[in-house]
Amino acid sequence: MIMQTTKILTVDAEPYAFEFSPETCALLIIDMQRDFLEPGGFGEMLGNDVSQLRSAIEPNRRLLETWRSKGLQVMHTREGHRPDLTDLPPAKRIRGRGKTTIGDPGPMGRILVRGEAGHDTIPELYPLPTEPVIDKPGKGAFFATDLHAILQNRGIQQLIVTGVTTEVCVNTTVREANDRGYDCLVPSDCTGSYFP
Ligand code: C5J
Repeated sequence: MIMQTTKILTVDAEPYAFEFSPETCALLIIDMQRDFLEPGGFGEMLGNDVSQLRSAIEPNRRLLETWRSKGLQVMHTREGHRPDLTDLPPAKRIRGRGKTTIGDPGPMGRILVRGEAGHDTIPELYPLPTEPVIDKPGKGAFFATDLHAILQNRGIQQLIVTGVTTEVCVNTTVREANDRGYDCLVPSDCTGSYFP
């Protein structure tokens, strides 16, 4: 149930305050997946300390709880590939230059492959059945997905973008969103990076 209100809220932000109308502003949570936040997944395979991302969980949980309690719109994304890897560009497959790569078996199933345990959202932020989950093969959430259509169909004009990682999928998605006319806010405590 979408809250019926014309209220405009303001958040102190840089480079200027973010003014938004809650009913046309969706919370878009990027790639809070076990493969990025838990040991044994894609993040660790690339040589990263996955504990660096975990400080973003609790702020996301609180924001998600607030958004849900007001009946506002929430969407989640997951980065990953088809089990047959036909949507995995060869350059991405070898990018980490590690022994194991996307599609190889790991402790949470095949790395970054849809349907595997590691590909799924962490339990703390698990999507409700009513919240769209966008499965994306790339870094940006608009590339090769139906996210734009879903946002348009739901009348969304602004986005609060959170998740991981700050400088990769969050950054890419915000730029893609800006190019499509969405006004975005990134709450810094709700994002995380392997490179603080
Ligand atoms: C990366 C992401 N870093 N979700 N993905 O490969 O930022």
